[in-house]
Amino acid sequence: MDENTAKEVQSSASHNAKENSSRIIRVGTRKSQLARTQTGTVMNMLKEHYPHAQLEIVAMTTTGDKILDTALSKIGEKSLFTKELEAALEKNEVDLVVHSLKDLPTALPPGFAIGAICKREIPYDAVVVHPSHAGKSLDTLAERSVVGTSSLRRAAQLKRRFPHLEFKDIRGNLNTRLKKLDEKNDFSAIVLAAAGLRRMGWENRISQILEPEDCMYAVGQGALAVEVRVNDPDVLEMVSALNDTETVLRCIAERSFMKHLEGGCSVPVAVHSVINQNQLYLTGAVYSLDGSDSLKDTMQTSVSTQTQDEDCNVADVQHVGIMAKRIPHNSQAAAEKLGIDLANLLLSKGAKDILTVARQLNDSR
Ligand code: DPM
Repeated sequence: MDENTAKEVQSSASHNAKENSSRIIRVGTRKSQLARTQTGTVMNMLKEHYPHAQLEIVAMTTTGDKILDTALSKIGEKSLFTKELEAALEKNEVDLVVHSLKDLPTALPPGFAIGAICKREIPYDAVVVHPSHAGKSLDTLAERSVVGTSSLRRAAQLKRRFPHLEFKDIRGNLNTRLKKLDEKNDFSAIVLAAAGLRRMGWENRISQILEPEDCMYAVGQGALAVEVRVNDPDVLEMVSALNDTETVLRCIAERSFMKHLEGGCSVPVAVHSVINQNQLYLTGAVYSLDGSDSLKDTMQTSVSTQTQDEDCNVADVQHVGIMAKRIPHNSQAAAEKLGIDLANLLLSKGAKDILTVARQLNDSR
């Protein structure tokens, strides 16, 4: 951890003598309210599975938390929110780290893995309007109303779907953004992940949930991930209890699609996935920055969602950074292949050109 990285330790373990004899598990988190809430949720789930576990929070500030005035897509570094936390993980200062899956790059540095992905919450984006527009949706906002988002993915899809609106960058953590919306008159509405709003307790501010026809979500959106050291089998085993089979398979497919397209935060890539009767369906799309150009397709594969015993496990295989014990290995491989196949289909139709132009335009903004 660098010297600027403030650190605080707060014990949340109960202290009876018996429990003190077991290993203390230190849980790393970013300091933002959303990150702390998410970490708390995962710690509570761990305590449900392991009532005697001793868990301790270690909170840190990351580069992504410090740079509040630049759009994520302009900063260009993929591991913005994860680098400092991974450094602490590497030095054994923490044993696991909780992230929003969508902030984790599709390839993790060597030695790390996503040991668990918890059951996904609502993955869709939501519209929050300025109090003076209460009750309005994107359709009913006046011509040339300004909508805040710095996600290229959201802007591209929404420009296409709602051409009467204007889109402008808005940065900062969730608290900052809501403040910027409410206390000034710069924006008529902002678009945020519904899951984040819900976790912050601001569900009542949501005036519209965007359907996939309006705006497909980001890879991994709405799911929490637990990052661990590959060489720590005890923690890997412990967190694997949190894996949700459907979420894991959907997210492997989504991340594999993104990885194969060589997408990232700096290009407009969106997905939608669903599992129905052992079929995993993945829809993926790429957009030009203004949404005028796009490619979208859906493919499917069969998967099994039955959880497996320890023995049937191929223990240390990673699929796009995910090392999900207990989840059928064949299905994980099928999900990964689905993502690659869909990426290849879009690439064969010209996705590379769309993404290259989008990247160049964004770099020169
Ligand atoms: C990533 C994006 C954004 C976050 C890009 C995207 C939104 C950036 C912005 C990769 N990470 O979605 O196209 O609007 O300027 C982020 C949020 C959450 C995780 C907040 C949000 C919470 C929800 C979740 C930021 N990362 O998207 O409103 O767990 O998915």
